[in-house]
Amino acid sequence: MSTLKEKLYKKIKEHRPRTTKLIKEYGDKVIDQVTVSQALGGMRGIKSLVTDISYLDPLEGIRYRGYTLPEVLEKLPKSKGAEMPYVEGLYYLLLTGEIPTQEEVDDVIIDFNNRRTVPQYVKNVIDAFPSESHPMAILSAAVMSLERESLFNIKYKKGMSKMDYWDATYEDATNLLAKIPLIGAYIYNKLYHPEKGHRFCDPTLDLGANFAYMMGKDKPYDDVTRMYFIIHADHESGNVSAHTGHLVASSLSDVYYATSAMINGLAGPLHGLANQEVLRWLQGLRNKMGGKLPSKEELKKYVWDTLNSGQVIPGYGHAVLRKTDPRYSVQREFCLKHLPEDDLFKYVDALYEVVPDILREHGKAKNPWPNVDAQSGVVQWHYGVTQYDFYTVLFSIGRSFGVLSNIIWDRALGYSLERPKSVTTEMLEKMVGIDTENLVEI
Ligand code: HAX
Repeated sequence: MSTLKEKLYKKIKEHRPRTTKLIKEYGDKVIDQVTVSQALGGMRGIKSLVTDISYLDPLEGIRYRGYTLPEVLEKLPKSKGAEMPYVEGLYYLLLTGEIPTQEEVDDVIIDFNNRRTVPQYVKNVIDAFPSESHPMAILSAAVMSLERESLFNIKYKKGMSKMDYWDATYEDATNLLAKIPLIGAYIYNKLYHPEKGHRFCDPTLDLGANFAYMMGKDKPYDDVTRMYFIIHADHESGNVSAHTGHLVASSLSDVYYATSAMINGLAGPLHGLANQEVLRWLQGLRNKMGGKLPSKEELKKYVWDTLNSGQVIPGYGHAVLRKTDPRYSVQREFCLKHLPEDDLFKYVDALYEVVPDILREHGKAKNPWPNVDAQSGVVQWHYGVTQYDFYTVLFSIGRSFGVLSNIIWDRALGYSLERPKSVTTEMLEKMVGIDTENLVEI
């Protein structure tokens, strides 16, 4: 057993009695109530999911295992000369709650490197897609095609004990996490640089550096990759991608089905695709301005025109956050250090000066502040990844680390099949005492 897996098993055995006690002795205790607007409004804020891997405070932002993002970036081990930590170290932290030593990260890096091969049939699936296909559709199908590799399925058919579900899930999850960056880079090269051909991985490099190498990018793109995957990894369990992964896995579908579904959820413009939308919107502004930096008045007009045409301002607002997203701030710091003179970065910074006030005046969005997606495309664009359709693939690779860590723990703690209850509109009306005879049409 690898040291990570051993440590994880120890943590699982320690944790199991806590969950058992809560269910057995406190199962009937009320922890929340549901209002009509929550039932009709996407279940906002209902406390009905449990995870120890991350927690999202509306004012402070995300913490992974109790650590803020700046703490995670500071404390996790880094390779010599690198500014951002190993992604493999993040996996260790998410699974065990402990900051690994350099030696412990080295073990995970070796384990990941041993699992890195992408079978030819996956490449054939990717190659079979027409080049106009969206890279998220290709990624989802590529992950799905790997499903035949699931150890969980093989063992389940042979009659695996519930207590061992986590083990086979850990193997599947780690296999998929080692392969998914390679799949992403393969999709990128196939769609946007077919003339260069496919790059094979470099076994001497960690996940972040190898991804940069396979994308054909020089330093500091290795650090951009590490930062990107780490900050996108998890955002507690209720967001569409994390929740979809958890929901699908709750039926004991294997991690390939669950991750493909998670990717499909992330592909919506209100969620992960917002990073692509931000770039599309910024390019629209830049074209309008003929490349020059807009004045404050011109910026305000562009924002109001977007709102008045019934569209949302991409990269702003959040279902839970009520403050500037720390994932935005981490990337802003990186931009200030590495690309302060970048045109698009200046646009993003100038927008920060005007959008929150406009959204407040507009009066709809509960959170007028920027989220992660307002900054992330700009960093990629600067380092030559200008094909913004691809940005959500990068998000998906990062998000897989959180979703899969959660699924391993779901299986370890025996979390149930998810099955909330629905009611009809008529039942709701009766519950609140509406007289449906006298409604006026609108
Ligand atoms: N621009 C204009 N209107 C906005 C807005 C924005 N950025 N954010 C919210 N609103 C509007 C909503 O559309 C809603 O309008 P209606 O009452 O007409 O339906 C109203 O304000 C109330 O919404 P809310 O309660 O503040 O926000 P929600 O929880 O419903 O939605 C969203 C959260 C992130 C979907 C929303 O803020 C939005 O559409 N933002 C723009 C898209 C975006 O950046 N998405 C990425 C979010 C981060 C993420 O998940 N990344 O993956």
